Amino acid sequence: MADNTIVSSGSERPGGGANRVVALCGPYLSGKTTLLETLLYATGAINRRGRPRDGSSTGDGAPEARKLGMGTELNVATCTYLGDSWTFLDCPGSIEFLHDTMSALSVCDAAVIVCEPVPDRVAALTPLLRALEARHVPHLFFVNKMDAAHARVSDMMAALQSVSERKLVLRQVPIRKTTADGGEETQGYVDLVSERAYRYKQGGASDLIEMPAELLPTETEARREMMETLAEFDDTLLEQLIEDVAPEKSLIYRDLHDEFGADQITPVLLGAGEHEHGVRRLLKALRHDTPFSPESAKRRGLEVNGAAVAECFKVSHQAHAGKLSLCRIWSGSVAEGQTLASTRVGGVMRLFGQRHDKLHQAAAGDLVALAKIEGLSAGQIMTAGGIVDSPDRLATESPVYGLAIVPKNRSDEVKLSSALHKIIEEDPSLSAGHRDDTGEFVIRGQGEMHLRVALEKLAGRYNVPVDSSPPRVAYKETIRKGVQQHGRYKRQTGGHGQFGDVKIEIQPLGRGEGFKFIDKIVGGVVPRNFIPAVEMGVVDYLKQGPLGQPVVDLSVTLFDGQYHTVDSSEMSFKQAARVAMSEAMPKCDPVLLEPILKVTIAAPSEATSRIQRLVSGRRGQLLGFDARPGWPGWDEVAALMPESEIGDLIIEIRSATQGVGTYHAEFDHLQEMAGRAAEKVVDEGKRRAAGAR
Ligand SMILES: Nc1nc2c(ncn2[C@@H]2O[C@H](COP(=O)(O)OP(=O)(O)OP(=O)(O)O)[C@@H](O)[C@H]2O)c(=O)[nH]1
Ligand SMILES: [Mg+2]
Repeated sequence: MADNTIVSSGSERPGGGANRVVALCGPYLSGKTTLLETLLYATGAINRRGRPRDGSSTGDGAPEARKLGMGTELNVATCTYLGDSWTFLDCPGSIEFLHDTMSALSVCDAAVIVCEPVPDRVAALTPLLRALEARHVPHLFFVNKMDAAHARVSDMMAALQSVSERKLVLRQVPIRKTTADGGEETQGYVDLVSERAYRYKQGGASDLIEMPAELLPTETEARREMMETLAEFDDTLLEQLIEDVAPEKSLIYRDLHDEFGADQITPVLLGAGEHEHGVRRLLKALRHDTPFSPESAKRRGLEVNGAAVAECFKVSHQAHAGKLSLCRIWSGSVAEGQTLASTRVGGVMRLFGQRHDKLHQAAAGDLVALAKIEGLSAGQIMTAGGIVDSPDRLATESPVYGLAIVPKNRSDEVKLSSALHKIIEEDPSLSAGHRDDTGEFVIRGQGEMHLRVALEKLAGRYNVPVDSSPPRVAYKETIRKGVQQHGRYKRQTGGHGQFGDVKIEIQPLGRGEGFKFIDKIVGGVVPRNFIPAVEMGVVDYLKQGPLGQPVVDLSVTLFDGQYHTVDSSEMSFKQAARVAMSEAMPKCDPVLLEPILKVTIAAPSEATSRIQRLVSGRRGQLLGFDARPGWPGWDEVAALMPESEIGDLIIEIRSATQGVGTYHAEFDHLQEMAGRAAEKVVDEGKRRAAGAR
């Protein structure tokens, strides 16, 4: 006997079985790609189950994902189940690739949060839950790997509830047996609505079995809890419970459907994707409860009136197909050759892992790739009238990790910039640019792995291998006392010579005041037209002071000088200024300045004290901590930290917070630096300067 039948609650089915989109999301390695494979197998879309870890699965087909053995980008696959069409978006779990997950959440009708049955690890779910709740995306938990579960389901439920703002509704209780080695094995489940018991079967639907008598008290209690939660949003059910009337199953199914669709409750299902356990049950719950695209469009505040509306949530650049805009069609239809926003749609494709199947047309509800629409990028909506930003277009995550990169082959500079443009268009949580203060080209992103994948793409897909190194810190230097200095530049080489002569006074300025050039020449002792050249000479010198760093916070006053009617030129005054500066500056008691950043670290409260120790251990000055707004159970720690200490800060924050902690930093001020650390910086600066000469 197959899985239990579900009473239909008459949910709206526009166009009869229009495509629905479900995101499979959840923490790193929770089993999403394996679950996708099993879903595709269970629906008959593939006839053999592959495994992500041996490179045979539908998802994780990207070369970087195969190489690194993890999800590095979205996997998309469409299949049909009991006459309905489904597109699954398998999201990468690593927090470093969260941007792709967020894009998937923009266009899905519902999300399945795949998590492991380990109560201690639920903190890892918080970033995802906050995003789902903020957008009111209907979501359910699929507690995966039940085959290897040690924790009790009640403990897992309590842990999940502690991180979820929505009320959880357990839909099943497990049937567990003690194994010969003293462990526990999950053999099946009891469905709490139908009150039927099932035994899991590998390779097919579960078998209906007798309800184990010993499970009855647990089942009754769990069912009562489920109904009490549902009754919080349904007065009819509440009255029946109060009057001790046994509610009709159809009423319970309807409440589950309506309350899930309205994002009032979060159902919890159990299973093991790798063993096909609970997977058909999951499909049936989705089939019954997932809203159709018109409801999702309404939730998002999108106006749909039957004319074509395509929302791009991700861009993908392919070697042969060129630019693909992955779009959800919210309304109307889109066909190859059709003109939308004054652009011809170059092709319509349905994605299945790495495969692209050409379609003539896509209809409302579908999720397809549209080819060669240059002007359309992620977070934009295209209609006949034009392209506009989505109402809830994603903000780009601020970077937490950077690397300075140089193409291995110097002549690849142009290729590098066009390849980076494409990679960043695919993943806007990456950025890259030239840093004026250090002269380096820096790529920034969400962590080591994120950048490693970007560099793999550069080398593998675009044939631009690069060398990378930690970015340099933008040290500066200043002076602690002033001097007056005479500088003369005089050359007599054949023809006419060169002559420039200046007297300058150098004075320290307050921190942050920068550089001031003051002209106090009277009586034309230095002719007007040569004064800008003096300033140029000074500015030129300041690019690298006696400690090897750019000089800031000082004034230079030109107060006297001499010239020669024939031999003086702009060039000779510029040189005279340089001579004066190089002689004067070492006498001005130069001192190194290091950039101090204001850092705000967000982390679950239980990690706050570890974060504080981490900050202190990295020469940070704690400014205090507070509750993180909108994130119950989280704190924000504010601190001032030297830039040199935060290059790899994210790695430690993550290891102290199950990977979910994050930070934001901005420049605050420059601070004098002395001692051994300063000497090291000065030596390095000098070595670099010698190398550059
Ligand atoms: N015991 C057990 N292990 C599983 C199950 N499903 C997946 N795994 C294992 O979990 C590991 C991760 O599986 P994936 O499917 O790649 O996980 P993922 O969530 O897609 O990983 P990322 O995309 O990198 O976050 C693999 O070693 C799987 O074999 C399951 O039901 N039971
Ligand atoms: Mg995966």
